[in-house]
Amino acid sequence: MPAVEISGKLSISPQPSLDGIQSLRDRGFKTLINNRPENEDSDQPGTQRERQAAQHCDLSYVFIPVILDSITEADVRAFQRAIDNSEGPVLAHCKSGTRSLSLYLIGEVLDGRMSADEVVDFGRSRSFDTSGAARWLENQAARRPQVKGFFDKRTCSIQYVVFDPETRKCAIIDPVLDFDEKAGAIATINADAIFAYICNEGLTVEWILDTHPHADHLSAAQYLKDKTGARTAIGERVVDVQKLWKGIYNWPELAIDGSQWDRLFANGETFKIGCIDTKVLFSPGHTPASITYVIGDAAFVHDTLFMPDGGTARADFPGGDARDLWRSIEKILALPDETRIFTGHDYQPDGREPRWESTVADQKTFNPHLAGLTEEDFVALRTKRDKTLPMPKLILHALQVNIRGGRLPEPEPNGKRYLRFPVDALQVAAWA
Ligand SMILES: N[C@@H](CCC(=O)N[C@@H](CS)C(=O)NCC(=O)O)C(=O)O
Ligand SMILES: [Fe+2]
Repeated sequence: MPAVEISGKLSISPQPSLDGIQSLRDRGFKTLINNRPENEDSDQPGTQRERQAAQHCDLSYVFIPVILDSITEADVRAFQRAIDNSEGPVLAHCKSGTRSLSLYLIGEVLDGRMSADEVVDFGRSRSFDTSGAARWLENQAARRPQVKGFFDKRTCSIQYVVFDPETRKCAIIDPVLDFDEKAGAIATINADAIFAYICNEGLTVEWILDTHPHADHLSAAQYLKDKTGARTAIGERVVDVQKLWKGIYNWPELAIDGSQWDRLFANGETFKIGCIDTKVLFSPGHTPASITYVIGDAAFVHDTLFMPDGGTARADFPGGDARDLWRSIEKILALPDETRIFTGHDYQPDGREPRWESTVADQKTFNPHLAGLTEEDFVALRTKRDKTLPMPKLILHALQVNIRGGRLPEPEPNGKRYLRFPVDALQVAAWA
């Protein structure tokens, strides 16, 4: 199979056969990147068989499936990471090689090593039509707001910095405070990376926004407020969640009026990030307090929709409701088809690299929890699936911090902070 050398470390090719993959090591390659989604063609070997063939001859294998029209920056960065992390030459393929080359070229332009004007000629000189990559770069430059996602590997959460390119004012959404439950240790690796990005980009933080009180990780809202002085906010129904968990933790001193945040948003409330209009949509179901932030053409939908291949969020936490979730999703899908959808988690189906950006149109077409389903179908599917899911490992650690806006418990007289756990409160342990 012909491989075209693109840079010192990267070559691209059309779809290789399984025998072709077996010969790659002899040809000096160390890593194989597959950029084809599953089931594109009936004669494609498929990720699993490719992975096996690659592993058989000691090649690293990375799965970054993309469709030309819906490449995201996360794909580009994953592609760059796979090349950087490889010790030797890398072969990337899709069906023809065009998508692999497009990912490379977009990365080169984003990082300032190539100008957007050179993209089409670069492709043509190697017999590829890379006008799709040029179009992607044009669209990207025209986008408002600009969005940077930060993936946290431990919890599969995505944290965002959303900024108005004109005023360089920004909001941070759903920042994670690192917590290792085995050591009881706290760290601020994620939040510090966000802060460093903000400083490097010269952004001013106006808001630290949470979409809901998270059950799987601690919020870094308070840490980042202390660092930036920005205001914190969440949906006003957080008071219902506080009330619920006040009972579960048997915690008389807990204030349940939302006073732990600078602002509580009502449904439909609007505000600005820089000059960009932002609207709050209540989107309960995963939790009763969940909200979506619609910022310009971008909707931060937290745990309602995941990427289309990841389905939807669970609805079985205290106060959760599958029917509410369906109705919230309907409201989100009533946004214009081209609305960018940014999800709160990505659990990397089929071991693919993390992704977090889709569109309303992608969701309607490709999300198997939605396409062709009625409300009743969804409620049945969601309820059945939720019965199989163990509680998040940090649910009891996280809620007591997150219903206080990301504040750790106050130190005791010895200067140490202690978390508190109810016994048998949730009654849904997975013993098997
Ligand atoms: N294994 C994870 C599970 C986290 C989890 O339950 N995530 C929620 C969002 S907070 C969800 O909707 N999960 C859907 C799923 O796992 O299918 C953990 O222990 O933290
Ligand atoms: Fe969640």
